[in-house]
Amino acid sequence: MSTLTYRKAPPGFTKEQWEQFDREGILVIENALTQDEIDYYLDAIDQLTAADPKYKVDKFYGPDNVATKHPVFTELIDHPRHVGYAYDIYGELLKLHLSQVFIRPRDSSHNAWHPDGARALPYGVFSPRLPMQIKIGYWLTDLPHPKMGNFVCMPGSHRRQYFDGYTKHTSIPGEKILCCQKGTMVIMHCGTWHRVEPNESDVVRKNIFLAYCPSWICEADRHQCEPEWLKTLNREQRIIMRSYSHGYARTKPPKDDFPLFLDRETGLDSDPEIYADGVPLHIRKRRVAHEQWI
Ligand SMILES: O=C(O)CCC(=O)C(=O)O
Repeated sequence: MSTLTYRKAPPGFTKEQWEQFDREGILVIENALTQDEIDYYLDAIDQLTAADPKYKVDKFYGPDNVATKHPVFTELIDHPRHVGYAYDIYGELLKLHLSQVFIRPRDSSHNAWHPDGARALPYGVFSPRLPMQIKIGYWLTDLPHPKMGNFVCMPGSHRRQYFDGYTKHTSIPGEKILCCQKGTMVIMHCGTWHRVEPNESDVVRKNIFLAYCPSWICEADRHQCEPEWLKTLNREQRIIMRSYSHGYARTKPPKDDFPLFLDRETGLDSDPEIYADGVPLHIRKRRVAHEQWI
């Protein structure tokens, strides 16, 4: 194998970050973006809205599959600022579940309490601890107070499949209203119950969401991507989009899609001393980071 063509997995959770994420279902990382990076993403959002006749300045705007719609969002598929966190959970079967831009002006629609993911039989029934989806949120506008269209969650609620506030907007004791500075990055276990505050301010909330999941969970905002667009991606981006024509490939991806990343510590494409020689890479289990902490 030539290791030259493969990248080491970018940094992900520290042990302390994992413990907080596991306990609360949410991790807030301030100053993740520089002002230049914030401007870069805001500029791309402006280009997206300018090109979309459906965009209305005073209405909620939430296009999905934005990774395929603008090169700046394409870069986010495997961005080293966050992809290592997702890789720490989903390892070699990492997939982009969805990519969204949200614009929330004053008095536009806002969400009631809900978890993300399956409803009638939630993922938590099968996976009481580990998320089957995680969401990365990038906040591009300062939201210093409540009632600014803030994201609100109930820390620790990722273990619960029932929640008193379900379908209501009401404030619930213990909730965390995310009052944050632009440039903040959030990593959320998608089983965490959340809602959105009304926006009673003149600040137009703008943010980007990217969700990741294992390749065998159905993608949320596409099934396949345009072949011509796929050719513009780097190898890791193409793999993470998992644009397979056969359903079972989501469970058993083709051998060329391995390794997605090399181990960030050892630089190896597999865990040493586990399998006998001759077991092909694409059917070897590899340890994911959280296995050392759980
Ligand atoms: O806009 C937000 O802060 C949260 C959106 C939301 O509830 C969701 O995407 O599930």
